[in-house]
Amino acid sequence: MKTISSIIYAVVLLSLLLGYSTCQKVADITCAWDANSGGNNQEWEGEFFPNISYIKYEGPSSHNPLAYKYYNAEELILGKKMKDWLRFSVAFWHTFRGDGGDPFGSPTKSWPWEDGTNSLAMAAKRMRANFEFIKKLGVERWCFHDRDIAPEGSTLEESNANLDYIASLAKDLQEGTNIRPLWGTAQLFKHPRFMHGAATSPDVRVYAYAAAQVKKAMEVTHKLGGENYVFWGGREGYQTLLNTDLKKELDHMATFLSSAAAWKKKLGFQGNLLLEPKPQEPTKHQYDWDAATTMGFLRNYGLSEEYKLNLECNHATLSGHSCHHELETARIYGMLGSVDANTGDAQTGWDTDQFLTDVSEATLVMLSVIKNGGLAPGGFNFDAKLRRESVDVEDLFIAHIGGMDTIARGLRNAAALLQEGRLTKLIDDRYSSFNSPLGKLIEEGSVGFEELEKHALQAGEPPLVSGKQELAEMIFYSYI
Ligand code: XUL
Ligand code: CO
Repeated sequence: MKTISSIIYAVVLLSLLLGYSTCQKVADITCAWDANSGGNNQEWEGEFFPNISYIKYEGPSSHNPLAYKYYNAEELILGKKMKDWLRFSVAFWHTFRGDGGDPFGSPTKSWPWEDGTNSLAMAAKRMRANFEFIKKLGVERWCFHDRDIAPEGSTLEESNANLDYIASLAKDLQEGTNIRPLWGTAQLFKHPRFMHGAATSPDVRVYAYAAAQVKKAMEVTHKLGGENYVFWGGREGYQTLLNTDLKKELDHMATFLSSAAAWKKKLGFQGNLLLEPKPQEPTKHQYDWDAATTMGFLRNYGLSEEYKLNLECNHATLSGHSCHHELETARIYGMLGSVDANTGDAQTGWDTDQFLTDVSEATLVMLSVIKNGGLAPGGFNFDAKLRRESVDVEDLFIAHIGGMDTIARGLRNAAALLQEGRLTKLIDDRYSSFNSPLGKLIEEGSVGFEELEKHALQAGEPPLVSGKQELAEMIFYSYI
């Protein structure tokens, strides 16, 4: 039975490839390509977004929802183009696989190009739509999971063949453009086989399967010229410690990540490997809880040189931190790799993945990014989705434009704040006592408790010095 289905699959794939070869390029939008019975590509020879033209910068006074008011790609801020500070990326999974469904309700979105299947033809159609969307938005990056862009087959070989096919199409569509993946990743959380985890599954067969999937996803990311590869361990955690060997799972996760780093070298992939912290959801406890926990884990297992972090703002708030806190924690240790730009809802306790619209939050985020000298080869990936109730195609554009303008405003504000220097001075003044001879000796590590006791006995009670929090807030908000 398995052999028959493999033969049928091989025949279908061969006919697809023959069909492909009659077209000059899959990327040629006029090429009437119909991959298989599940899809109907004929009607999509033209544009996917015919009513939307290339999004332009019109400045802050514009009321056009389909124009940038603050993001001006080529404008220089602190000597660098806005597009190079921001390196925006479209998340394929939310933008082209998000259907508005939630645990209580059916999908709400019916994009005109969707035919209700998860066929290879449909996957190809979505990929074309993705490139038209990216071009019209005027960005140069996209992010994907292996299984968002190509359907899972009935065997790993079939899944790999599907992925290769779609990756070739994406490569063709990228040709002649500057568009490349900001990062790729493997979806190791949706399929039932990963219900106990992938690298931390108690089943060695699942561990091996996950390794094979990551190996392939890394190859595809490399082939497409991706700049980073991300690991988000959605199922790498536990539901209860009563059935969990915590030490074994952490050891396995480290071994898995070490093998991925070895594979990266063998592959010749130059990009960064990034871990994406999140405290929980879907697990009760995810091992990469937050930036500090994840950096501690990497250090414990000697992996700090091989990995950096991909920090997501909504994950930061779920772990009880601000996005700014997470970025600063990673930045000060040289571990800030990339950002999943989104935000949560102050009244909601889960990962709502909303587009960032809070200019204060964006300004704080950009303070860290500027201090970091930018994010490259990382960037800002919109791991954000439309609300269930937003069902117009133009909402996809409006959401991204709103998010990009918010972060662009954050960049402008943070640059002005840092250039003017009042906040920097306030912080420097606060620590100025450490510029004294005693402070210098402490920072050099050349005085111990005995000398310090002697000093304290002589100097007496230290005076109370104001922290100036209200002044700091007054300065910060005068830039918003
Ligand atoms: C889930 C999440 C993922 C990762 C990639 O909360 O953020 O989409 O960014 O797997
Ligand atoms: Co994310």
